[in-house]
Amino acid sequence: MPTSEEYMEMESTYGAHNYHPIPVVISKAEGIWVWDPEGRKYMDMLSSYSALNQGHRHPKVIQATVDQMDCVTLTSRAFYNDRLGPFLKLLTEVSGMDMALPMNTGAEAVETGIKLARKWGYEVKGIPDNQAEIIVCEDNFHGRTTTIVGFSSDAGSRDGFGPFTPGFKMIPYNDLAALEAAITPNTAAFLVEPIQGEAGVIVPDDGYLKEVSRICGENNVLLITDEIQTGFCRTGKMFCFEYDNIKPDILLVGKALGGGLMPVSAAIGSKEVMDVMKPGNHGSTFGGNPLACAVGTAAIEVLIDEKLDVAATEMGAYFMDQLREMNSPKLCDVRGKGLLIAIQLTPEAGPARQYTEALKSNGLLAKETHDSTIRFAPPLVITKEEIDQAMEIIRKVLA
Ligand code: IF1
Repeated sequence: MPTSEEYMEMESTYGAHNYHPIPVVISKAEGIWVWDPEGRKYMDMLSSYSALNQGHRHPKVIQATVDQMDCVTLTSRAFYNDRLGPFLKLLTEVSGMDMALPMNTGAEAVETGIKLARKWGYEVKGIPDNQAEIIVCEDNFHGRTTTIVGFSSDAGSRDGFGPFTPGFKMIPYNDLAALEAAITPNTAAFLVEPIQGEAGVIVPDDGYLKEVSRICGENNVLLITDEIQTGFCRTGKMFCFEYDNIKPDILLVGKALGGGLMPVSAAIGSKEVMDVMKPGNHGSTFGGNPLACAVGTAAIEVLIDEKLDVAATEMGAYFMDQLREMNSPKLCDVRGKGLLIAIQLTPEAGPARQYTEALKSNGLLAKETHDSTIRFAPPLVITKEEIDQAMEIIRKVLA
């Protein structure tokens, strides 16, 4: 069997270099743990960027997958299948919305949200043809399609991929006055992350989303919340918008909806918005396939059955307390909500990458974001004892 070194070399030789991975090869996983081909064990504190909220290979998700594979896996939307209806019903029930449109990746859900908002803008709000505007935030991360990277403020994501789709306007995050000022009669929607993940787990002021919702409502502008990363109990609620007692007009979900198994995403919304889509307007070969629906259903059931919202709240509070109590001179901030947590290193501490590599060598996998932030987002099934174990490693590496 090839060694880790050989697998890494193979990826580097035959794969495009669009990533700079932590040098570890994962060949087996269970719950919060992963192993490399040499049998070394690591705690997964990234959870594939919150796509593994239920943990690796959750038995109920695996069982649902196996059972579904014995029936039917793919039908296309040319026909009905017996898993899509129940899945959509569950998805709308847990989100408190009316209808959903299933896709695969997060970026596709975002594209779907954009298309819904524009068509609603023309057909319901009465915006003149091709004039619809969508307001987005600085330092956003919504995916990698050419339209989406066109409204990114991150040069690495955007530069070299133009020309870009027009119709987007950028404002600072967590800035209500900027939102009010940016809205025009042609504004169809405001697209926002309840917590900015890739930007470094940026938590807005308390009540930000509530005020955003009010402003959007008063101006007949759709509020689109991208909960692809914050959704499905990651921040301590099924969806992060629940903290503000609001309901978005369009909710974008993905990642953990796939139960750590496969890409499953959706745009969920009110009937008024969803009804703009007519046969032929939008779709996807794999979107809503019965295997994905079985996985998505099991993924949600696990979150509910195991009360992973409560777990994320409790374990997140404990973890953040422990990180703060460390009082490390290398840290200037510990922030987050639930189990979406980041630590901010001081300029003197040096680049975050050296710490994530050291954490890996000590058996803990986490990823830096930008130069000086490290994100900790373990599967929500993590226990207090395991957090203690993680803290031992973190203390050692930051010492
Ligand atoms: C990668 C980041 C996280 C997302 C939000 C949409 C998408 C994402 C809020 C698109 C995806 C990913 C993509 C992944 C790394 C990861 C990430 F660092 F790139 F920014 F989580 F913070 N909206 N986030 O976070 O979903 O199409 O990828 O399914 O390697 O690019 P996708």
